[in-house]
Amino acid sequence: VSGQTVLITGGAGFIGSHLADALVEHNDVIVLDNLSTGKRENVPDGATFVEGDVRDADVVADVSDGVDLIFHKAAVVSVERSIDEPAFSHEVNFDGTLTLLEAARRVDARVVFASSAAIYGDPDTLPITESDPVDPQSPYGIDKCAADQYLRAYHDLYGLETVALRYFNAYGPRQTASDYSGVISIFGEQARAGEPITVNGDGTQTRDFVHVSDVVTANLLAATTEHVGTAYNIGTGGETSIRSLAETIQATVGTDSPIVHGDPRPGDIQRSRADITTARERLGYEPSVPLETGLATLFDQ
Ligand code: UD2
Repeated sequence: VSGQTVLITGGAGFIGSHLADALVEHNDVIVLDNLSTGKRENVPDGATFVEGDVRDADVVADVSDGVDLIFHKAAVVSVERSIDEPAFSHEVNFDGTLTLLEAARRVDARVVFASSAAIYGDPDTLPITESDPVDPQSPYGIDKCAADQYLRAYHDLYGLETVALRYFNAYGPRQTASDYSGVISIFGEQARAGEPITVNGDGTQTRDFVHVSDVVTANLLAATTEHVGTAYNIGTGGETSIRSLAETIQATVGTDSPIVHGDPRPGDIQRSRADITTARERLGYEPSVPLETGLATLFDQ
């Protein structure tokens, strides 16, 4: 991707800011972020930063003016938070996406959207392919599912170039540790502080953890692919239990933190693993960071 005017919503956040880093040298990059979880210092020099909210149609229309390509990454990313605050998460994750799609339609910009494996719920079979039934279990999953299908509809109805990337569990630098952030950043923070590593339930639940650099690569491929109007699983094809993740992080950090088990999380998905054949064949996507390497880079002392 080069020589384009690119809007990144959520561009001060975890995935969006890494994407901004990758694009800023050869493109005009505009970052829209309300800094609710994103950080101003994540936005690279050379990008235009606009503090604003994807729920604000006027701001979204303003920043979309003259844009060729939109990466829509602004979201309430926590499944748990969506269960605590369903109406708020719906406004951001669903209404915000529809507002963005309307702006994209006016300027005819391609949209690459952060969809999610959460739309599949608890699948009957693994690995999960894009044509498997959707069965979201949380407000988060329901909104991502509806938004993902709106992208396809905007392609089919209005000819907009849209691509939905169904991320599995992304991790890496700049994923902040708060109650509502991803498990790897939470476990890492606990391990480094010498506090108990808190596994929800028995820890047999699994996830397909994908490094943010591979997620960025997938976004760049989606920006130029001819195969639009569709969705792609973005994971690694691997599966790691939360208990073994806790043990690996404990060993990598070299901490005395014990691993403790609490109640299972309501709405938690039991198993998740991506079939990435479609992304491989149609996007040329190939994950390159094994989990052990990604964790070692993050946590090795
Ligand atoms: C993650 C993403 C979500 C979505 C989805 C796709 C985050 C915060 N969420 O949801 O946006 O894209 O993946 O698959 O990035 N856990 C513990 N202890 C803790 C925290 C979590 O055991 O202190 C468990 C949790 O119960 C779950 C697993 O770790 O079984 C992963 O939880 P998560 O919140 O990191 O991610 P998930 O899969 O709900």
